[in-house]
Amino acid sequence: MDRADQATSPHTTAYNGARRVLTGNWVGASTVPSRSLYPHQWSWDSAFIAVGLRHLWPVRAQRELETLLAAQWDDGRVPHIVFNPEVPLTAYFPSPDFWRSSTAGAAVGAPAGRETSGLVQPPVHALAAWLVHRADPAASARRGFLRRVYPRLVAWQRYLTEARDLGGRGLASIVHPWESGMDNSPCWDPPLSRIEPVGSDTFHRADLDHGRRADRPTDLDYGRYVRLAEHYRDHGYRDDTCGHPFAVEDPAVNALLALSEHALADIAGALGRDPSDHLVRAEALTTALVKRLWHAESGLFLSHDVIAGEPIPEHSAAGLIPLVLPDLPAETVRALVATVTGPRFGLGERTRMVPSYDLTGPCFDPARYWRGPAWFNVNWLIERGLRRHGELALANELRANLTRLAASSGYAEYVDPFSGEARGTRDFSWTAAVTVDLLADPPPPAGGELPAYRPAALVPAALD
Ligand code: 2M8
Repeated sequence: MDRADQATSPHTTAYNGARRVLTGNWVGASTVPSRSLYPHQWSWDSAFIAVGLRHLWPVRAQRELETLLAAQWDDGRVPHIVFNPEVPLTAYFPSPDFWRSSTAGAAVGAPAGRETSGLVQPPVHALAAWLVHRADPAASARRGFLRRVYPRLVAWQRYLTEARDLGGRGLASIVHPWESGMDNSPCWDPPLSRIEPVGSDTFHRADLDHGRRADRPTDLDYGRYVRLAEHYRDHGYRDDTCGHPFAVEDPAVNALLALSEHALADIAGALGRDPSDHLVRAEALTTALVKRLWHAESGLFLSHDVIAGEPIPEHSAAGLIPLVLPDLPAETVRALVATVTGPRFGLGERTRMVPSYDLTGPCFDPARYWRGPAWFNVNWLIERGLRRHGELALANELRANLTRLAASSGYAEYVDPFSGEARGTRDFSWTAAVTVDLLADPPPPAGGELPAYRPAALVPAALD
């Protein structure tokens, strides 16, 4: 493809549109997920955002992660939101005066100088840091990027594997649906049903000022989210003594934890350190995941309710995410590929991107938050997993659909998995970021599905 073709190709349009979103959502030292709905820094959003930024401005990508990690607590947790003090309290709920991290979390090492939430999100950060480094190793070395982030990433992973092994089964637990990143997934309905909601008249939902009610969680769910967050806060965000009323081992969180141990091994190697401890941990996590959460009958991984002591019988895209792991048993990979293309997720048949929840499940809703729509970060992970395990035709088809729908939906937060129609907010940062990543990093040709694409000519000079 020559330069003239590139100038008008859908790829170029998608790439430039994504770059425009990332430029517009950069706020000086990090990127907001959305200027309207999410006006602060979110943890796993920043990891995906950095993966896209690395192709455009490698140093900005490093800063995205460094800004987040600067808000890390002394116990190792990386908070799920880092609040921008210049944004009015009314812009997002729950706001800093709800979390009160600097006072309520002081005993477990919340930073004094900035306000954050007390929860966490899935650990994609070590993977992101490694990919960011690889995009420009010279800039990374010049700024000592890996050397500075490595100890923080290790402490973050240790927080999850130690303080959060609430079930004592070698897996990390989430203690709030927001920690999964898939907030409103039907997987949380059974454990949430035990939580007494606070009254909906006791808080104001800022999300409804920006989002359609039908696309967002219900007030009842919000009442339960608030109750759980208050409980954690009022117990000083202490995992050892707070008696978590909600504790779930989620397959996506644990797969990303294992994948990030692999990334830490790569980082350790690049720093001239011994990577073997990380490889041992990655293997142990993968083994525990397969042993504890694999559900052969369903053909995917299920979440485990630690308090009830039983699997949660809902099939969500979280159960497919372990595909990203390099050392899954071959029969597990085969079963996951059959599930993703089968009636529950329909990829290549009924759906254009993998839905967040089982098409045949009782709670499926193609519009409502994490209960059916397709999300771009989840599909980026699944694309990587399919490619890793040699499913190139499927991966290429998903990649092409993802980048096309990102642009046609206006970089929507999520889309209807059948039609690709936009849902949630628009100009959403991780949608733009994973689009840039997939377009900037073309796969080796497999069956000629994707034309070669070289966006380097469009990439502006690195910031420094
Ligand atoms: C959504 O979660 C926040 C709470 O953290 C919310 O609904 O207000 C989720 O989609 C989550 O995965 C994401 O990180 C966050 C910001 O994009 O929004």
